[in-house]
Amino acid sequence: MAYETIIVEVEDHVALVKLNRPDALNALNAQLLTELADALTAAQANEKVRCIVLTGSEKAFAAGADIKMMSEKSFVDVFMEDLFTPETDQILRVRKPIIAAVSGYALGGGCELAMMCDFIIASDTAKFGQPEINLGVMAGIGGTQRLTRAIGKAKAMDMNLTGRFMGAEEAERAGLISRIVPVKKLMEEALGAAAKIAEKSMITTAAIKESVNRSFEVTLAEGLLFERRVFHSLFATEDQKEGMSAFVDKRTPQFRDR
Ligand code: CO8
Repeated sequence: MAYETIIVEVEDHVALVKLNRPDALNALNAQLLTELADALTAAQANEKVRCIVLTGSEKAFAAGADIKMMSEKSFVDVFMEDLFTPETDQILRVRKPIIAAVSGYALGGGCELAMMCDFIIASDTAKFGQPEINLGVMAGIGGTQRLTRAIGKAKAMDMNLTGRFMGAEEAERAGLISRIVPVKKLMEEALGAAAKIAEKSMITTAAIKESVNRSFEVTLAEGLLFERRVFHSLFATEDQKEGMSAFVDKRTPQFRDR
């Protein structure tokens, strides 16, 4: 598929996916989300790719869903087309780790898209927000759910009800992002983290992603049991034998995803 609203590069086991609608601050429309879901599915299928980085521009990761695209739609339109559900479901099915590298605005659907990734590395210029309330609507793809799980009720209510933006420092304090770096270092940091992940066994990266995400769906006891059983099952892999014997032999492990 030839893409018009995103740019994809694969280098050294990392797929870099860049949102590319500069005139609309990377606002998410149907075409962009379809292309993004397709590119991430292709990265999942590509044996060369071991980790994915999703980014935007220096000014905006994404300033939200495309307001111009949505402004004339009726309830029946968005309900019957199930706006954004097929694309986001497809994105969430990707089993390889996805890092969001966020600079500038990550608002509305942009903030929600970043939260669909496995973790967020942000530049010191990043601004997160759920300003849908200013448009007479509310968040629709995770801004009242994933954000609340990430930063707690008080700040999630504040963000969703006032529509205010949160800077990178507050976002890091609140637990929304994992690292802050100077804007010029953002891609180096995100690609460096991706390269580190790419060195690991893909069986373990997929198992960890599944297990952490499971914690949002089940009770602590069920989650702990799931975690322990997955841990036990990793002893059936060659990579467990390799990882542990490499430690004992004081050498670098050579994982083969088996
Ligand atoms: N949609 C469409 N176009 C946008 C959007 C957007 N979300 N954001 C910016 N643009 C466009 C502007 O219209 C402008 O285009 P033009 O030059 O043709 O007028 C261009 O991008 C540049 O924007 P600005 O001139 O406004 O740039 P500023 O630097 O002055 O301001 C802001 C930057 C503060 C980011 C400002 O653009 C802004 O407030 N944008 C809207 C932010 C917003 O409200 N986002 C939430 C959108 S709603 C949403 O995301 C719902 C998601 C849930 C969907 C669930 C479906 C089930």
